[in-house]
Amino acid sequence: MTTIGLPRPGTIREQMASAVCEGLLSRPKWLPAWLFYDDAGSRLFSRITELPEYYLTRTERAILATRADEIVGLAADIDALRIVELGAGSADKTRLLLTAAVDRQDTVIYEPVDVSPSALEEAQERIEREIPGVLVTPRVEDYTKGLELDAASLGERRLVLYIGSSIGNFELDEAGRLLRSVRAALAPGDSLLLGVDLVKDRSALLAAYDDAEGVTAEFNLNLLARLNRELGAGFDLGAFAHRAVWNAAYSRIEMHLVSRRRQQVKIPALDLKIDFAFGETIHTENSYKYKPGQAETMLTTAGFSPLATWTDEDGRFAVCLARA
Ligand code: AVI
Repeated sequence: MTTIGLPRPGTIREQMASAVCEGLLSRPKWLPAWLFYDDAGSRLFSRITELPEYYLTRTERAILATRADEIVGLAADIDALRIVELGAGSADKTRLLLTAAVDRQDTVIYEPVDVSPSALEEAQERIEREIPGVLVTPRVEDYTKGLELDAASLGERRLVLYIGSSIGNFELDEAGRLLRSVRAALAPGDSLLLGVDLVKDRSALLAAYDDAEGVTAEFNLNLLARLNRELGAGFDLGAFAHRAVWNAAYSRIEMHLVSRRRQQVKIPALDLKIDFAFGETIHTENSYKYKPGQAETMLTTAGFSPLATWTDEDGRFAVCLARA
C-alpha cells in the first residue's frame, strides 16, 4: 500500500483512475489517502480537528501557544526568519508562530507550499488580512516529490513547519525520504519544526479515529462517495462500514472500509467490476504514532541536529525543532 503520496503527473481524474485500478485489484484492497481530500473531505477533516476525541490538533496548538516565542527565538538565532510551511497552513496553529515572528522582527515572509492553488489563495488572503506584517509568497508545489526553495537572502534563516502530524500518514521509509529532501533544500543553520503524534493508550487512539458523532466514518466513506461523483462508480455507501484498528506491531492506526455484505461494485468508466466478500476491507489510511525519541532519531538520520522537543503534560503529542 502506498500512503498519502500525492498523485503522479497527469490530471487528477487520470491519477484517480490508475490508483483505483491498482488499489482495488490488489489483495488486500487499498486506496491512497490523498483521495480523501476533495472539497467535501477537506471540510470533514476540518470538523475532525474540532472533535473532542481528536486530541491531536488542540494538543499541538496548546504546545505552540506556550512555546511560539521560544521556537522562533531558537530558529532565528542571529538572523531574521522566513517561515516555510509544507501544506497551506491551518489558520490558528500557523498564526501563533507567525505572530511570534512578527513580534520579534516586525515583518516576516511566509511561504506556504501546497499542490492546491485555491488552498494557497485562501491562506494568503486570510493570513495577510489577520496578521499585519506577514507577506505571503505561496508556492504551488508537490513537496512529497522533493522540495525546491529559492536561496534565502544573506542574513536570513528559514524555518520549515511540518506540523499537524502529517508525517504520520507516510510509511516510515517515505517519511525518512521526505525529511532528507527537506534537509537538502535547506542551508546549514536553517531549521525544521516537526509535529508528531505519540503512542498512547489504545482506547484514546481508537476514539480519535472512530468518534461518537461519526464524522471520521463520514470522512472515510466520502472516499467512496468521491469515486461515485467523479468516476461514476456504483458504491452503495450503506453497504460499507468505517473501521479503525490499532496495529501495535506497526505502531499505527489503520482506517478501513468494510464490506457489509457480499457484493459487486461496477465502475463502468474504468471497465471494472470489483467483487467484495462479506467482511472484506479496503485499507484507506495509516496514521503512524511515534515512540518518544523516534522523531529525533529520524531527524538525525536525515541530517538534522535536534535542538529541542516539547510535549504536553500527558505526553500525547510532540513538537521537535531541529537544525540543518
Ligand atoms: C491529516 N492527518 C494527520 C490525519 C491523521 O490523524 O492521520 C488524517 C485523519 N484521518 C482520520 N482522522 C484524521
